[in-house]
Amino acid sequence: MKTKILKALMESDTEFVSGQSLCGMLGVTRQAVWKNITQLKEAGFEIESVTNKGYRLVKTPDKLYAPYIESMLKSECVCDSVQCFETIDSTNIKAKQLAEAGEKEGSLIVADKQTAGRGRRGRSWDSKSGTGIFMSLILRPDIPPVNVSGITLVAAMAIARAIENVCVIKAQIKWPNDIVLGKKKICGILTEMSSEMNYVHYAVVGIGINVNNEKFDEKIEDTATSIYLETGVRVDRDRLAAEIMNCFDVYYRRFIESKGLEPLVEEYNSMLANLDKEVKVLFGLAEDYDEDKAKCGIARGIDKDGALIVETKLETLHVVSGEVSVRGLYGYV
Ligand code: BTX
Repeated sequence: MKTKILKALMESDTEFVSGQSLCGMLGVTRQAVWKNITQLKEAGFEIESVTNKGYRLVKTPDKLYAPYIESMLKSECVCDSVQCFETIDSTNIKAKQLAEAGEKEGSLIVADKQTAGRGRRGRSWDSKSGTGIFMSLILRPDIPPVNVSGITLVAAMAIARAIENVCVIKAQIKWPNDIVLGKKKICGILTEMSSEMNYVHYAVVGIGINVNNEKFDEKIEDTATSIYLETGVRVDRDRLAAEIMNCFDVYYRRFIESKGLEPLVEEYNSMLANLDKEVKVLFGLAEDYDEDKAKCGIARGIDKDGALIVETKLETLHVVSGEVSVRGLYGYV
């Protein structure tokens, strides 16, 4: 009910919404509306209530709140329900537990803080409270398991587009799973799945975004940044989370309908930070790669399977994610 109340209050913008119209819309008593408004106030929403006029939303709190995120999801969005946690080990772990227990496609797990946020290959993801968005969406795609890695690219497009829509700044994708502003990383994506040979039980797409961080730990400060540090503007994290889901819905539907990335390749490449740049392909772990085997070339975008096309002097490589890391020749991007 809180989701619907917030939606109605936001739609009416600065106008009051009468208690009566809320009762009619929700099919509940005035007392039930009042009780939910009180709970929203307790959650930090500033709601003005005036006799004979009704309710008006004045200010939203700086906290991740499930009904608020839900109220901004478009109808029929693939993400259709949200659970928020103040502290969790990892939203990916939680999403996988829920998926194992039968949770439906479209459930989004969001946390303000992770105590064991994870990146690829067991790396950690810095997940301090009050600054970022850490969220994982449960999906049950009807696609072959080999195509699931494409969901990371779909999510990257959605994040870049949503940041542009909400923060009016152009973020770019660093293939395959990072979003960058300038030359630094603001977001990482970790897609995991449970499958049989030919059947995907579920996939979980985990997204960590640095939104309002003012600083970073020494070990990542050279490569990490936040939207706030790049723009000087604090962002409503719930709004950005909802917009990412709304954008994800558009790209994901096209991906599922065509059972692949083909219809998205052109737009993906237009968002690619590496496009037509010199890159170094590192085989093995980025921290522990074999310099003799590294190959340099020009990145020419992704192919229809999501592999990065790299033209070296001798050959054209189709670099598959998971096997390699790609760095700019002179830095991280
Ligand atoms: P990755 O393996 O590509 O990147 C991890 C590396 O990024 C780390 O080793 C570190 O160098 C750097 N790093 C760590 N934290 C940050 C940060 N906050 N900002 C910038 N750079 C950082 C990327 O893995 C995938 C990360 C996914 C995180 C989400 S959060 C929600 C979900 N739950 C979960 O446990 N993981 C995902």
